Amino acid sequence: MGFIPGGLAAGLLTPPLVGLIYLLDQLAGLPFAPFAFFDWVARVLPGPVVTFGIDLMIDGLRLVGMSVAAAAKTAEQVGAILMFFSIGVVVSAIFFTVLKSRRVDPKPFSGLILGAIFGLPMAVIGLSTGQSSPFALWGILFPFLAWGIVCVPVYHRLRINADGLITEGEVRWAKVIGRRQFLVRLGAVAATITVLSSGVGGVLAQRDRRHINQAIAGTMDDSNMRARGPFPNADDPVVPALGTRPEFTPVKDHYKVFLNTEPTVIDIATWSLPITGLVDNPLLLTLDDIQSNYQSQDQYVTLSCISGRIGTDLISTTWWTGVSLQKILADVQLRPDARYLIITSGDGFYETVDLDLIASDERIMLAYAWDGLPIPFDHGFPLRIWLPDHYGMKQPKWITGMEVVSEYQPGYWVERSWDKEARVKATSVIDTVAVKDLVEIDGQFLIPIGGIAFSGDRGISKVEVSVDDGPWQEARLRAPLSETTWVIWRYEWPFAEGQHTFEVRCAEADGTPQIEEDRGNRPSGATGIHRRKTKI
Ligand SMILES: Nc1nc2c(c(=O)[nH]1)N[C@H]1C(S)=C(S)[C@@H](COP(=O)(O)O)O[C@H]1N2
Ligand SMILES: [Mo]
Repeated sequence: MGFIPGGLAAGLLTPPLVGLIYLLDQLAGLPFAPFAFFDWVARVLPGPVVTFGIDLMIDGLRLVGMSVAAAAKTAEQVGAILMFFSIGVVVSAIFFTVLKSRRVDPKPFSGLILGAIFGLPMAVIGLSTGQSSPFALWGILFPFLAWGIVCVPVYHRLRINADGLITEGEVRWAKVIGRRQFLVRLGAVAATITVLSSGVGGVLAQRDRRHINQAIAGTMDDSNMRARGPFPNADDPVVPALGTRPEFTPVKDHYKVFLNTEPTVIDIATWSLPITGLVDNPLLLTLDDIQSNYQSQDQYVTLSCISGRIGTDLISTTWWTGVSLQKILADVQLRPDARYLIITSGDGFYETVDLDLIASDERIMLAYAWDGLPIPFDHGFPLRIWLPDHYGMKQPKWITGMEVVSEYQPGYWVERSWDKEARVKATSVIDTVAVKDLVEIDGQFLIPIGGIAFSGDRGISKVEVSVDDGPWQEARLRAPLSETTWVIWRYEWPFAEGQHTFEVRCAEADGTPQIEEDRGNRPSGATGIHRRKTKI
């Protein structure tokens, strides 16, 4: 049997391999193979399979009561490393089984082959994400080859008793203990290498992040820094019920969604934005051109992800600054047959925007600041588009290029069967039943209930709450930060002890009611009533 000792050898040696690859990633900027491979798989798998995987993960997180917005990326990263680990174990187990069945005694040279079988595809995928120097190829391959070479003696050592070569009782005991000791020692060495290399890698990563953030901070100075001023609704008498999510999301808490396992870092020293295609005057704009040569505009914006479920936390609000796309397109001089704008991103994402839509809405902007500061690198530095009334999937971050075309082309998620328009569906959420905030008015105890309602740029005219299937009661609405943000609502419920079910629904400004039918998030964004059960 070569399967078990082969798999076990790799099981012990793959964690230090991951640590080493991570260290090389941080030292030499080489791709981190476990993530690069995972991202590649997510890209080549058919859309429904990927969506199924994402759904499974989101449902899993929700089942154990974790915040999807906070935990999804970590879960993905853990998944990527587990996947890489499993591949290492399986490849090694099969490799040694095959050698065994052909009666080949594994030599160090065989280890090189094993390392190449695991490492070459990883290197090719890793290199396809950008780097192309021959040094990079060897840099990625090297730890895999080392891993393969070390697998061979470990395999030999682990195999001795597994094959039952020794039958005599006393000796067998000695060997068993010997093997156990060997396992413990090798395990200790492997663990040490893993911890050390990932620890040093982690420190380097932190330093790297500081440098990135410094470079980003340097793209705005006092002359173009924006001051938000007091919130426009600061003196609204409707105060959010205790436990309602913050009306203005601190940027560090803004939800994040992106394709890859890690956010894309764009080097501003080499970045510029080409606008090409069906234009008479193609442009190549630097960030400074965009900030200095065009008039800026600001907007309070709620952004929401189409894959959120009813009661989603993939929705946040901040203050965006940028330049109207109308102004920039005026400078490139569109040709008569220009119909669409294809936007490409540093992470391989792309989307298509109808030029008629841009022409009809001067709010559509190329944004470079959030809450007065450059957009953080995980939210799309240096530039992202904002399209009012549409879900996030239509709005590329990390923009690297724009091409004007005459033919429609589906965007990244549209190709993966999500809605082509992706207009925000009206939704309302109960954030809190604020039992602790009980108030007494005229001898009647009232419990504030509160949350948000959002319908893109279409406004909210009414929010209603129903308790235990009772009549719908109108909540009070706080003035929103802008016509493109969510609305905070509040309802004072006459207190009654026991187990209760609370429901909420809203209507858009023109009276259109929120769709109450539960339709799930795919393909056009979740509809349905948000419910909350609470024992009081
Ligand atoms: N380049 C790029 N842009 C992107 C995405 C992406 O993966 N890559 N994801 C989109 C999706 S699905 C959403 S919901 C929003 C999320 O933006 P945020 O992470 O800043 O909240 O970005 C959009 N723009
Ligand atoms: Mo999204």
